[in-house]
Amino acid sequence: MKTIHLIGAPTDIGASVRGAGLGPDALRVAGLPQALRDRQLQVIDSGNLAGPPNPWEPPRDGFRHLPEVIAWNRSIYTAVHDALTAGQLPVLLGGDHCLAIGSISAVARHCKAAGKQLRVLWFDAHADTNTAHITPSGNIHGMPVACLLGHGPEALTHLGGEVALQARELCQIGVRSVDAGERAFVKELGFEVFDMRYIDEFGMRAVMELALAGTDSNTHLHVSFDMDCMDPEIAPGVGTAVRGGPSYRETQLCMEMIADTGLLGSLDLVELNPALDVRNQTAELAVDLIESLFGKSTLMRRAPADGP
Ligand code: Z70
Ligand code: MN
Ligand code: MN
Ligand code: MN
Repeated sequence: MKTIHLIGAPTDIGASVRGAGLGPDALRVAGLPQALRDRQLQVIDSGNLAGPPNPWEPPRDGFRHLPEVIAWNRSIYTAVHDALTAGQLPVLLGGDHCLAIGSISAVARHCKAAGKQLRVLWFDAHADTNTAHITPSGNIHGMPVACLLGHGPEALTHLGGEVALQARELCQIGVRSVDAGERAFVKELGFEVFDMRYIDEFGMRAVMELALAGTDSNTHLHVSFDMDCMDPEIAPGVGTAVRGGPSYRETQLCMEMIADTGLLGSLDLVELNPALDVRNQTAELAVDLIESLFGKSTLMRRAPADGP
């Protein structure tokens, strides 16, 4: 197993409420580095990146805090790319979800150079596919998917020199809150979305089998995990809770099925908001999930090919 490199990005620069900037340290307080070391994994925690403070200004030309969002994403791009180049598995500890622009741009660049196929699994209650023209808020954490697919300001769409993703490389899981203009744009872009209706009808196992279909030993799996994906009854520590999300067991199954592939190459853990949490339980939940993602399982785990 590769060395895991924890990269903290303590900012809520793209969010609608303050507090996600406290996420990296809440994850450390919940024991993330030690939990991974207890699994015999090598862990480097290089602490938190620095960046501009949150000026808490209204949107300008459809964006809130665009210069600051660009600055944060540039430093994340560099840190994540350096980790990948060193053969490590970068884990971005957010911070809000606008930071996935930097991390996934770095992952995409690395995969192109290494001749690897990229698959991004985006766990979220939201589609995060707004642009400056259709956003109801101007908050850039609602725009990273659009930027990664080439729709946004050049400074965010070309962090790695070219557009990061093709629609076929991206798949969303858990979506249940999409704005009106955003909905049309998601359909136009054409990436795969397993929304809550789909999960309810077909079950999480079927969803994950489809989400992982077509991957092989040359695939780099990137998981971009927005904590608001989960049902707020178990994950209250998020800025924009939406009821009706996946349960603890459903989400654990996702993590376990990803772990079984052995293809995980990088991770974003974002939108944890300790200022809204209850006794750090959402951070502790995140640690549980990350342990499963890195292979923790019960005695009953079967080989993936085994039937019931
Ligand atoms: C809304 C917007 C969003 C996360 C909220 C919300 C977007 N669609 N994303 N929380 N992670 O303002 O664009
Ligand atoms: Mn998100
Ligand atoms: Mn590289
Ligand atoms: Mn979200």
